[in-house]
Amino acid sequence: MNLDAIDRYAKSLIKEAGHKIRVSFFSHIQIDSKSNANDLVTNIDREIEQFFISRIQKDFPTHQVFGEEGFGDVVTSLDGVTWILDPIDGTMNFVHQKRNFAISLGIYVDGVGMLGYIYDVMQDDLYHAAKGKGAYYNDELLPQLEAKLITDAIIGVNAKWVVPNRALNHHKITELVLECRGTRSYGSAALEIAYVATGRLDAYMSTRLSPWDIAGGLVIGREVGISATNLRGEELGLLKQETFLIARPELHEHILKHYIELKI
Ligand code: 2AM
Ligand code: CA
Repeated sequence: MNLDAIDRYAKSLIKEAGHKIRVSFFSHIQIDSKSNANDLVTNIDREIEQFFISRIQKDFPTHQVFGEEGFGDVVTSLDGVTWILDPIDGTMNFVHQKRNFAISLGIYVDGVGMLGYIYDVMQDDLYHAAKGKGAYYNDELLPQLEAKLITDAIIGVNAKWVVPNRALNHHKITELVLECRGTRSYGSAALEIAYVATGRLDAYMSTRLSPWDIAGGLVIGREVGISATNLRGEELGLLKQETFLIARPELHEHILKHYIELKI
């Protein structure tokens, strides 16, 4: 298998899709909700996923492909080559802000992440990696991440976890927020993972992420020595929803041990 050729193909597909999304702002965007009133999806999410899937199925008929909007294969095993796609990660930002959303794509071979991409569509910034070849922010090679103390760290957290919630002991998250240097919340899991990989954030967590939110970012993060598990400290699967913590080495263990008390 020629992974270099697949890499070039994937990058050009992502850029073409990004262009389609930017152009979509000149047309009417149909907004619907999914699991709840705040879980948004648009015709553009669906059209972009269909664009990727039809191209991949035509040019790589033996590969599996699945994405958030459900137009791809029903994947029950990661044997062979699997493309895992979120056509728009951060749909709420896409709808409300027209920025701060990304295309997220991971390409896995027999369950191993080989190629990863996070494309910040409005900034035209591509975060990408190939396993064993380093991670890049556009053409810039990203350095290995070093450990950092919690008191020097900026943490990506959602404000909804510092109030009573069903997933986490919010008193512990309050301690984390008070202890760290600062907090940020961008509303796109893929971009937040890219920010941890580039050192702009030192950790990011979520109580509910799907494979397409993290598949690309994990390949990128692993190239810079990132630690990523679910909130129980277990290895992440890519066939179901998971809780999620990604951080610099050592800081990851520190956060898990001192600030995470799961109720689910
Ligand atoms: P999405 O925009 O592709 O749905 C928002 O904090 C982040 O969490 C986004 O990256 C969003 O991805 C992701 N997310 C994943 N599953 C979600 C869910 N069920 N409800 C809300 N956000 C979800
Ligand atoms: Ca999405």
